[in-house]
Amino acid sequence: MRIQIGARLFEGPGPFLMGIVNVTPDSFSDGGLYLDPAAAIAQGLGLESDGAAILDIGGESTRPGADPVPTRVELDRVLPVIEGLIDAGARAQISIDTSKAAVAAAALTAGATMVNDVTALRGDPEMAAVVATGRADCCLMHMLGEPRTMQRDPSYVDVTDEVKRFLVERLSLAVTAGVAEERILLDPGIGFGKTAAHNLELLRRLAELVAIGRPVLIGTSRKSFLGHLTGRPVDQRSAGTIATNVLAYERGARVFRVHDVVPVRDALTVAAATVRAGWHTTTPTSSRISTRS
Ligand code: PMM
Repeated sequence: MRIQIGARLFEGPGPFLMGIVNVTPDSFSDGGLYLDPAAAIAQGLGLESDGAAILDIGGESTRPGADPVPTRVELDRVLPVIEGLIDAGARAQISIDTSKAAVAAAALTAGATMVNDVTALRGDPEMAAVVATGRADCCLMHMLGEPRTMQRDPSYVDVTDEVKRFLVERLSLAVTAGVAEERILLDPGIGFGKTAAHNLELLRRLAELVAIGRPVLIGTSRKSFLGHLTGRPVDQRSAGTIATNVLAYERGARVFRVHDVVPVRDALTVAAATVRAGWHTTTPTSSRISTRS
């Protein structure tokens, strides 16, 4: 039997790790590695045993310049992986990274319980209803423009104020559309229509987004601003990923979307122990959440 956990996921203090499984040929850091369903399922199970509480399954790349993929292609990529993870007894919450309502609906039917929509329910007029009726958890992310063009000279007067206003507005619209507020996470969308300076400013002032009152999810893993700062190629950005996630945790983020769970989990375990002395000794990150039985 599957237990719908909804808001229960966020009752604990966190941090919670969301492990990334991109079933795409062209994602910026792991494109092509997990196109074969068996490889993607093995990757998901590995991330779960590393301590991921959530597995984020995506079938369409959102890297800058990426073209949209047809619904059928996206479905054919993600459904066998979600079904395979469920069949294999995955206990982690399964999130579908999509902006298409049809893909979200099929993923929820297959056993996913979260919709991670980088368009914050703007990409498909049916999406809010699918999330609401599916009683799914939902991540609303800020993006300026769309993946094909978003990195062409993005500009803001005050990036944090604008992202905050957007997230407050999308949160309110989602609730009006019937999505339970306690199921909603917010994400500033690091790298989505933002320069390196914008990303750093958002991380520095993250507490202002946490103050909205919903759990904040952050996704910095291997992103290009870390390469700009360190000069490292995409496969050598682990230290930068850790630094940003620890800082984000300290500023109040609670869910961390990453490719490599182990190093970030260890760093956040230490950070959390420092911030909240005591909790980590009795409740390890990897076993705190049981979503299925
Ligand atoms: N980043 C990517 C894809 N999906 N979803 C959320 N909520 N937040 C993110 O920062 C985010 C995302 C791009 O990274 P990938 O190509 O490595 O998956």
